[in-house]
Amino acid sequence: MLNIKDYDNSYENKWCPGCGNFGILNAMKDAFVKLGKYPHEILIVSGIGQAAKTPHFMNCNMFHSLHGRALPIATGAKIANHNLMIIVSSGDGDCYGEGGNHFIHAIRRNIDITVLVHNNKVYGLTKGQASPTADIGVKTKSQPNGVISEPFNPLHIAISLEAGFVARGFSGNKEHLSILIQEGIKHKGFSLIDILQPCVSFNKMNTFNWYKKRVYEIDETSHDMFDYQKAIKLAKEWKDKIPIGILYKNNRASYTEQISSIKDVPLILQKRRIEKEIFL
Ligand SMILES: Cc1ncc(C[n+]2csc(CCOP(=O)(O)OP(=O)(O)O)c2C)c(N)n1
Ligand code: SF4
Repeated sequence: MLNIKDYDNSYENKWCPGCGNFGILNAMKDAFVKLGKYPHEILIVSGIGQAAKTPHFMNCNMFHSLHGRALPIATGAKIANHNLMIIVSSGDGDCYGEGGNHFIHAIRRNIDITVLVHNNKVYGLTKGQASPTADIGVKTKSQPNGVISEPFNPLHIAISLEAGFVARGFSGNKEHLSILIQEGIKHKGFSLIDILQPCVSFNKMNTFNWYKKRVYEIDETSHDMFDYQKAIKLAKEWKDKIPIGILYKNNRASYTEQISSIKDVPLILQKRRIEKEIFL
């Protein structure tokens, strides 16, 4: 029977002890077991950064691409084989900064992939410069006098673009995060899970305790996930209380479902039809 150890490999892990990435890695494995997905059925695509190393530490198919380019690679893979379960593992810099344009267009097209953004509000791999989600006033190595630009609010932007599934998780709450990942994977269409992830080495403000005091689980019995306005309101909540859970959902048709030539039989299983005339 499928077991959490089936996703382990022997690759040496160099993340700092206590890094929030470990909680995300464990929640991913837990979610895959609970969904009954075998390693060969999974593809994890990543860009560059600490978060992007996640698939190195997991036994499944992986594609480690360029900085900010995980989404176009994942899009291509999904179009070639829509039976593959595709997860993108990205950092806030990688997905919302370098890959910001791809983020917008993958949502617009509603590619059926699950995007896990390890949001530590810094560039971890390059030693702590401010990322697009860094708050105003935060002092970093690259902003010694404090950040002056408005932070990028990924949830607000994704909901505004009518992303199919928009959620926020916390790497310190593995059980809850595993459920969000399972729900995101089950959703047919673009799923964003922005995950609050403490970087113990370079973000001395947004620590585990800082989040523990603030995060609260959205009450699913009273929150209508299909209510756009309520979702936007929740997405803007960020101070003494920070909501985690599914903020927004809709049932738009996904990209591959709308292409009649591939929606039933994946492209990789189709006979190649190269018309000679094209080359004449
Ligand atoms: C095109 C390009 N620009 C810049 C870099 C340098 N670089 C490598 S990792 C990184 C930041 C990654 O930060 P983030 O995506 O937030 O991930 P984290 O390391 O925090 O998980 C940068 C700027 C690069 N490798 N390629
Ligand atoms: S630098 Fe930060 S994000 Fe990178 S491994 Fe260390 S704690 Fe994690």
